[in-house]
Amino acid sequence: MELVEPAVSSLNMETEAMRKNSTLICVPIMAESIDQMLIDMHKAKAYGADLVEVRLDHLKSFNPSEDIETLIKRCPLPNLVTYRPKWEGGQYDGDENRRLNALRLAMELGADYVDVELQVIEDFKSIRGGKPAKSKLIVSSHNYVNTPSVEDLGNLVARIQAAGADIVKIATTATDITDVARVFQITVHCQVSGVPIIGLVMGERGLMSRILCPKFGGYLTFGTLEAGKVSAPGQPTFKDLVNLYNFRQISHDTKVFGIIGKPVSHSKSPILYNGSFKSVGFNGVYMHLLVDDIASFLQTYSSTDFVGFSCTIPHKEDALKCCEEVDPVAKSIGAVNCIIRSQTDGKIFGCNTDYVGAITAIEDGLRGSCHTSNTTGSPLAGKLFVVIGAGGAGKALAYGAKEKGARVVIANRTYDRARELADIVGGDALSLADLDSFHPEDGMILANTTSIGMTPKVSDTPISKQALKSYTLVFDAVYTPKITRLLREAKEAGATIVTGVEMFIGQAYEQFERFTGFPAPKELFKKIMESYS
Ligand code: NAP
Ligand code: DHK
Repeated sequence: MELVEPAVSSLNMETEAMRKNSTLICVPIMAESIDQMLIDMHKAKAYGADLVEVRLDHLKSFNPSEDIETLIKRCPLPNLVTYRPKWEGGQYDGDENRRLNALRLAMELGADYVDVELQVIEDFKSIRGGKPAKSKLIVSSHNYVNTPSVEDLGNLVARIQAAGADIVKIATTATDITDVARVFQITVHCQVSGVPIIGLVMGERGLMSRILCPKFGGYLTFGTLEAGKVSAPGQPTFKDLVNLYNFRQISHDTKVFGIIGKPVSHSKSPILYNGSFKSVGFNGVYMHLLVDDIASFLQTYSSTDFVGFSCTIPHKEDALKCCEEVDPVAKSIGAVNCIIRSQTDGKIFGCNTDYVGAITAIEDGLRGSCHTSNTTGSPLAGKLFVVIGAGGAGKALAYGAKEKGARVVIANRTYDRARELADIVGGDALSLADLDSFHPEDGMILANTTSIGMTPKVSDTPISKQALKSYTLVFDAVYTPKITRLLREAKEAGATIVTGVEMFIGQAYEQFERFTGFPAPKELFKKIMESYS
């Protein structure tokens, strides 16, 4: 089958000069046939991959003596040959001698790298004999349960080195995001000692290890051809590594930012900030951070390299308690959605940008509608402002509406929290269950600050369409999707709607400026969100 070299994409038009690190991006090739493997290799090359990992264990059937030579000789990139057994997380469950002999053959046929599991390295070496080979030997260890202590990781590195590895490979599993710090520590130690290491942490909580490995001296990271088609849990796509995280520009002094939340993968903040960092030439990277305990996260990643974090569900209230200094408005709201670590004394400052983002968007919505007179003050003054929710965003909206002279009512699933917040802002409270029948007047304003209707539960809504007729403007803090069922039905009921995207853009202005010291590129923010909404 003659393969036509695809047109070289812009992805690999970059020159070495544009790269600020030597960490390689390896694309795992997991096709079930030789022909498809060759097609995928060429796709990886067109993307700009540095090398491919040929996962022989994914082939449905193959003849080692013929097919390994074909794969190696016709591979358009440097290749790493792996034949992962089931007992180490792969697909192969055949004869072990056959497997090791296939790897021996790959080495003799000139594979650039061959990956052999530490557990069988002595068997492999006795099959290989002492024949010289150009291949670099990667000796690997995979832990699909947890991430050992630094001491145990250090001992593992030593065992792998003693086994004759040219490159050490350790893949562990994060049960908490703080596990990644131990692999960073080992990676730095190996780099300082001149020992090439691939140190990666599997699972969503290990994403940081795959993006930041250039910062700590990792030898390579894996990037997939397609989202979700991974050879190990948590692998990002090649395109996200290069285009979203600006991987080639990450260096040891790159500053680290992220969105702290649980869940967090829905957040569009990485898209917004990484694109904007790049536009102003700021040396920072921003990523999703699946955090279980925000205090332990901040204590673990306490270096001044870990500069700034946005906070979302369910950490905004706990975030405030972690800050050594809190903006007075955030203190009044009782929630922090932006954390900054001082580059001089490492102290943590917290503020709340949600309320400005939301209230400004709602005021603009009212001014743009026919439901308000052209007063010089806020169009919110005197309006009955119903906030659904009493969490971080709910507190911000309640505080902001009160500041603008509105009469605030809090409706919440947990009534006590509604009552507590209503008392703080001098308003009234009701249970969410009573919201449908709440209709003291017309022309009210409704603001949803719960996660009801957020992807993936897009058919959910906090209030009936019939009840929406009492509202002149409806805002939804949820921004994935942009038009929630609530907003769709509110518009059908004749209300002006304001989306969470407008709040999201507005709340990011101040964060960007605090993260970078640069003015927020507001038009770019809008353009980025247009293409993702
Ligand atoms: P949070 O602090 O965890 O508060 C969540 C609130 O939602 C609580 O009042 C909770 O009620 C309520 N809630 C959650 N699930 C519910 C359910 N199934 N039924 C009824 N009520 C429910 O979260 P947050 O940080 O305020 O964020 C809330 C939402 O706003 C999220 O979707 C977030 O993405 C969005 N948000 C968007 C922006 C933006 O820029 N567009 C900014 C901030 C927040 P209980 O008190 O009864 O638990
Ligand atoms: C959502 C929020 O709740 C904001 O307060 C954060 C985050 C950003 C998000 O990225 O989804 O600042």
